[in-house]
Amino acid sequence: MAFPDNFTPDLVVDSPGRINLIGEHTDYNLGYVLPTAIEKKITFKFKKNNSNKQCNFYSLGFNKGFAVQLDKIAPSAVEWENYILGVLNEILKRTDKLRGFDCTIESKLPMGSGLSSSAALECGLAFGLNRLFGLSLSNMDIVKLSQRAEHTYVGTQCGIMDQFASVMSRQGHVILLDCQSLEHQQIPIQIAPYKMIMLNTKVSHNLASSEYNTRKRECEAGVQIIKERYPEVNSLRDVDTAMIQEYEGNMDPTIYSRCSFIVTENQRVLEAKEAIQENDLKRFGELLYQAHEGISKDYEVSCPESDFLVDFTKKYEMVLGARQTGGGFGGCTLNIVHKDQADQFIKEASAAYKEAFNIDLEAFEVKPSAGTTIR
Ligand code: GAF
Repeated sequence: MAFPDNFTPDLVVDSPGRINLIGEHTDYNLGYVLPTAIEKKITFKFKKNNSNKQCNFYSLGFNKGFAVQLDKIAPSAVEWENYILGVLNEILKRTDKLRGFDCTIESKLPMGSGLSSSAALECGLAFGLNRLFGLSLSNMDIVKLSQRAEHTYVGTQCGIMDQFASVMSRQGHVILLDCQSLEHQQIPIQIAPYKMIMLNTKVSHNLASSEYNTRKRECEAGVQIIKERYPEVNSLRDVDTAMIQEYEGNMDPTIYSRCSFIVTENQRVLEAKEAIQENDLKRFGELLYQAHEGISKDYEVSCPESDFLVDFTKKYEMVLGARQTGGGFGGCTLNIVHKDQADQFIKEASAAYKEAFNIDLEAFEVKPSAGTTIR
């Protein structure tokens, strides 16, 4: 599809990726998460095209585009198009004010790296169209409709964390989000003299979507069992350590491991929030290591590449903690590394990873950044 060379946008929107400091797979279990947006982002340029229903999209990264009519929205066989089509479909359910537009998309967010390029794509589009056509959607509407788009058009039954972080983040803060009530607190975070270094494994095992939905079902199965004795339990959020321990040896071992990971992970999020508020980065780092252990052994959403990188950090005294971040099966690890050793650490991790997997590691620093913005 040809896109006009003289594209002068009416509106430019920056939509960031996110990291989750801790609290993995707790969102769809209605627990706690601690994410923030990062500087890496997707930029959208929008222009109304005076047609009633023709929408033209062009991805600068893929060098590919597609066109769609607003009265003919349906899922596509091309995966990335579904994030866009799903959002259009959700917006059309809520308003009849949408008209034709042209849109270019330029991503600086590595796909499949656990930094939630998908939420950035969904939320950036919804945010831009809201402004361009005066749709009167709140930020929370944008978060929810973007999550819904992923359920209906992409097929991942994701929680709300990624979309929430992409839209609601504030520079220099992490969000403590209660995924049940959706109440949240912006927590200022001071990482210096340490840095948050991401190591991108560059693997994204294609189990991710199917296993994600399986984990969700396993947690729901656990809730049904616990409910027989504790009828007040509606999600793993309502289960404490003593309760879950009663089921050790009295429940399918896989279901038990999944549930006990979620119960302890929720507690780690709350402890991590306190550690950050007290500037106790050592404690925060220990919690990251514990979280990774659970991700790998109990929830089984890690992979050899992520495990290798997390184990590798343990020989460095100036690394306080590390863990795989995001949905799992690859993507990035988050590492809390002293600034004086960051370059050396990256060099040695890259060499070791290359030798073990013959893959060139990608490393970059992240800083807590603002959510979706209009430029
Ligand atoms: C993915 C999902 F989209 C999130 O909702 C969350 O469950 C995460 O995996 C795991 O914590 O990013």
